[in-house]
Amino acid sequence: MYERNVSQIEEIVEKQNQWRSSTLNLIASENVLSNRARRVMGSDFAHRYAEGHPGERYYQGTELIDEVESRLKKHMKSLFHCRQVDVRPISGTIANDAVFSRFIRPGDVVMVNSTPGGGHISHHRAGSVGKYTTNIVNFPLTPDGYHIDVERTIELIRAVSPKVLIFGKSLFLFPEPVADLVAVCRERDIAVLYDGAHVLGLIAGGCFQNPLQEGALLITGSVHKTFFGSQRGIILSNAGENEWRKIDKGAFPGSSSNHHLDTLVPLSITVYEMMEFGQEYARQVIANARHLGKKLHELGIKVQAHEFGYTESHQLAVDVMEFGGGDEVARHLKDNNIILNMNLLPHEPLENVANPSGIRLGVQEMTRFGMKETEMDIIAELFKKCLVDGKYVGDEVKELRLQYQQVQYSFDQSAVEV
Ligand code: DSN
Repeated sequence: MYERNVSQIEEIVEKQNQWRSSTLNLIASENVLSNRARRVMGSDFAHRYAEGHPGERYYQGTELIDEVESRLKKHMKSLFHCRQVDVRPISGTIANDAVFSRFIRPGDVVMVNSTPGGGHISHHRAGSVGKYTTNIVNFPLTPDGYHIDVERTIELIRAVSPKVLIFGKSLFLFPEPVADLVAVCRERDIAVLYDGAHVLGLIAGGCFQNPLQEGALLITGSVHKTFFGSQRGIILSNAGENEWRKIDKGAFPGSSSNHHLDTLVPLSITVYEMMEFGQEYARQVIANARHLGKKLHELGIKVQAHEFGYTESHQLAVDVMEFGGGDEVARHLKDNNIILNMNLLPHEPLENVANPSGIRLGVQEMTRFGMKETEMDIIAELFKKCLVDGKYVGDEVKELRLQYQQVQYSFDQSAVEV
């Protein structure tokens, strides 16, 4: 079926570039690199190995790699105001696994967000946590389904004695009650971990909770969602030297050998962009998400958590059962050049996973292309026209998107060398 033909692969890449630059990309876990970050990919770094730490490698010829990695670590520590960082995990899930492998032993009870409650696959039985224990219990939620119920969680902690709590999730609208639960965790020597993959850029911009300041032992995350870098993972912590030594072995040799140096270099540019523009970007992302939620709600679309202002992050959750469910709606929107994903909503049974009631929207990528509240109004009208009025909006979507092609919150437009 597939002939051996190099130019066909090149054509596919070109088609992807064209297509996705003419669609509204609302997948909550994606973002784009600036041109300057992108331009340093595909260098000689892409061919090399660098196991271990800068200055303590198992290979020769890594001096310049060491320089990039050391700078990146220094700047990440200062951006997140923390003492420890590991930039080597090659994805958020690998960062999770690197940490979980160090903290979870067979039989340990681990408390996580359920899948319908937004929990990430790596927190569950089929994912990373399930490799180490099967005793996984879910945080009790408040009736709205988008917040952890603190009182019931304290009761549950007393009843089941977890070893580890994993905050953070993939459907992530509101901050987690880290500050409310650290005291009870300290009393019982429970490790408090926080998966900040989705909200890392918002934390960096100072516009979301800072879990380390609230008392979490560490944050894991990916650096390519609201943190608009190359596809990699990260571990951040304020652990002391002894505890950090234990965590440090998780990424290497625990879960990977080399750490994909081609994506290391652009990240070391992204961190400068975050330091310079992170706060402005994070503010606009959250303002856009809340504005879009309000407008969709006014147009009769069932945006969740409206009693809480819809969201405090980059995401929105929408119940689309009346339009055929999450799977059908996500496919239909894709045919109209709007790209997002179906999502289980809280309190929905896991069996609904193939056609859940909801969809998840994230505005972080379109914000990076410069969209603001005015464009959110247009996007809400396009949703209504497509879903409620049953009209084709693909051409209008394309026309809108083609006006927003320049990556903002970057040094791309800078007249001077930065
Ligand atoms: N599954 C991704 C998400 O979309 O949230 C994270 O790995």
